[in-house]
Amino acid sequence: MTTATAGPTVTPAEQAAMERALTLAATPGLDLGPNPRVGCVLLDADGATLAEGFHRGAGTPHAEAVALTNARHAHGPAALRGATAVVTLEPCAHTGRTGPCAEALRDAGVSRVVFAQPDPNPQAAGGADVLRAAGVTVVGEVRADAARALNHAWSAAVTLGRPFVTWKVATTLDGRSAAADGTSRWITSAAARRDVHRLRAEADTVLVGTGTLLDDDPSLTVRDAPGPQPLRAVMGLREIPATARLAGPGPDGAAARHLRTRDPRAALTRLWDLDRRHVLLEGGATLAAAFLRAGLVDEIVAYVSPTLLGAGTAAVGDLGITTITDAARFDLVDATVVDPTPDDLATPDGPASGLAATNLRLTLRPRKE
Ligand code: AOF
Ligand code: ZN
Repeated sequence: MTTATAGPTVTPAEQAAMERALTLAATPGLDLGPNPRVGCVLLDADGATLAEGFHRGAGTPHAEAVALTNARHAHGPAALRGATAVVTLEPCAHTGRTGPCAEALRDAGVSRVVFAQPDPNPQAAGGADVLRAAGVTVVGEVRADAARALNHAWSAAVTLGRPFVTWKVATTLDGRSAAADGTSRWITSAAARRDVHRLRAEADTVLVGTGTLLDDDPSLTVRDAPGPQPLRAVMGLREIPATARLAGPGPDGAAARHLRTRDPRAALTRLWDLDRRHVLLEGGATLAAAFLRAGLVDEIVAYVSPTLLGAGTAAVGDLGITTITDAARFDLVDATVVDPTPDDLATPDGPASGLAATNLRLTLRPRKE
């Protein structure tokens, strides 16, 4: 979808370059650490591509720096005089792990910068002003929504100063996550559970409470996705038994981290200090309730199975709500039918028949009053 926000101020070549920069930014399998996805394309005065670049993760050069280096190698430094930089994030103005991109672009002789998302990171913002002060023409907010979508968790996290929190919940139609006898294995379908691996791969941290660890003994690994494994974290005051799956090394050799606190805010501060920006809460009901009560759930992804239990464990613990006007309310941003594959349908009936069911995935955000 092309947006009207591009307006008449950008050329067709710049619009095409922005699409390319967005694609570069979305390169799968990157180990970004606490940094955003960023892509950059450099154009000459005729709109021809000089070079491209994208950011590979914290500690490596920014997208603009990569593109500048590539352009110098391919065409020599003089080719950058009067060039246009098209970049998915406002060029940074700060010296962090690397130098300020706004100054690098200016010093290279770039005369025009087209960017998508203004930098929400207060430490790095201000590059557009630096460039304008140097006489560079700057056009911002071109495909800004697409760039924001690419970094939605990161953008919220740097604005909030804490990791973005997604609560993943798998429930029956009556909002239960386990039967009365504690069994919970086949509530959602095989396809829904594969989708959870994709969710985990998008987050940089998967967090459970010690209760879920003791009840379910989860491994919290990611299957079939490129890129780094998320940090596996356990929160709560109870000890992790040495026999628990999370006590052993994960697929990347790293052990799970035990956050010895029951305070969600303290846990998020610890995770922020560990360079974490997107936490996937995976259980259980008590942990979810603690985060919800603290107003620290930014997004819910609910997998709903067409099943009734009528009794059993509620998917979320007590929120302290006793009257309807106090209900926690959310806006639905996406509803997707998760269908079984032919392989799933070939699964024999029996206790696991729910594996082949059609489930629903709901994505919700807290309603802002
Ligand atoms: C990136 N990659 O391509 C651009 C970024 O710690 P540093 O020095 O890597 O700086 C990270 C910040 O720089 C980041 O939060 C963002 O605000 C800004 N721009 N960052 O990681 C890039 N252009
Ligand atoms: Zn930069």
